[in-house]
Amino acid sequence: MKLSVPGRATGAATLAIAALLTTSAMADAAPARVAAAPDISVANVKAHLTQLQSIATANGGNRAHGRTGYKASLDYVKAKLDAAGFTTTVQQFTSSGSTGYNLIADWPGGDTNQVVMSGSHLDSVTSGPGINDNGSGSAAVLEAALAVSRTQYAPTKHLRFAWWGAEELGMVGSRYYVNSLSTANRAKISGYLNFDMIGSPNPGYFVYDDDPAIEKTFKDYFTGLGVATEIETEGDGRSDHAYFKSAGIPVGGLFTGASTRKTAAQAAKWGGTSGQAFDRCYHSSCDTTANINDTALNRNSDALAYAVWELSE
Ligand code: DTR
Ligand code: ZN
Ligand code: ZN
Repeated sequence: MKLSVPGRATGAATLAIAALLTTSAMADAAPARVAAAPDISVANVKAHLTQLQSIATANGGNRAHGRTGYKASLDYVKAKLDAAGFTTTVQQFTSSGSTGYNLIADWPGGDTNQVVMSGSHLDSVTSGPGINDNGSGSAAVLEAALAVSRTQYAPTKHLRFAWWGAEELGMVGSRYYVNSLSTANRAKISGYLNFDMIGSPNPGYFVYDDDPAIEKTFKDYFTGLGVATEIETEGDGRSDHAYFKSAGIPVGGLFTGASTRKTAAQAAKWGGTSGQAFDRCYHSSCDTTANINDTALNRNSDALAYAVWELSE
């Protein structure tokens, strides 16, 4: 807003008038944002991935549903959240004859009639440690939750975070959770943000196109980075947002690609290797800590935090 003062006033008078006008102008300005999301340290996210890798290595090479590596992964995440002041709940269910577990973490405070939820599946396939699929999402959601605690963020809405079991068996854990909610409690979830594979080694930057407001929030973040995004097209019904969407809950999320090959046009805007899968180790034993693109993991972790702060304040 250009402040023009008619005539030539003295220096002090000019400043006083300018201050007065500035004050009145600020009075009409949009309310300042209460809080901006903190930067999420990709080193911290990768430290969680190192822990998940160690857990898989110590438990038969995977973190799959029904195997010891899955429960050990959940115990690791839960311990971090308990120490950070979250109210955690472990939800048990049975699938394919084995006990499965969801981990739900509520940040105390905020309007519990307006819940902003972020989630990722914590299980891997049996063939490998599942570091990109889906240690990447699980570690980013964990680090964003820990950032809420470190900053003692106190948003208007209530924050909830979740780590799902048995996604690889058909989104079993997240379906169990949604089905366990009463109609009233489903209505309290103002949005569910899903993060499944967000550090692919030959990454694309895909944004779910389900809820327009959530989609815009993520796209705004990447526009601010100067990073082009595409609409996520292969995932409808293929990850844990599916049952939330079926229940009428607004959903969104981020994805860096799986076995589909990157096109020449995509490589031109994102870098990486044309004609090669976004993740050549998808559902394979080579989905280890070496199977992560740090830039993609960093950008998506920060986009996650940005969306949580923007949608909850
Ligand atoms: N179903 C996920 C991987 C996956 C494949 N396409 C999409 C699209 C959006 C999210 C996830 C995915 C899995 O194997 O865990
Ligand atoms: Zn998978
Ligand atoms: Zn996955």
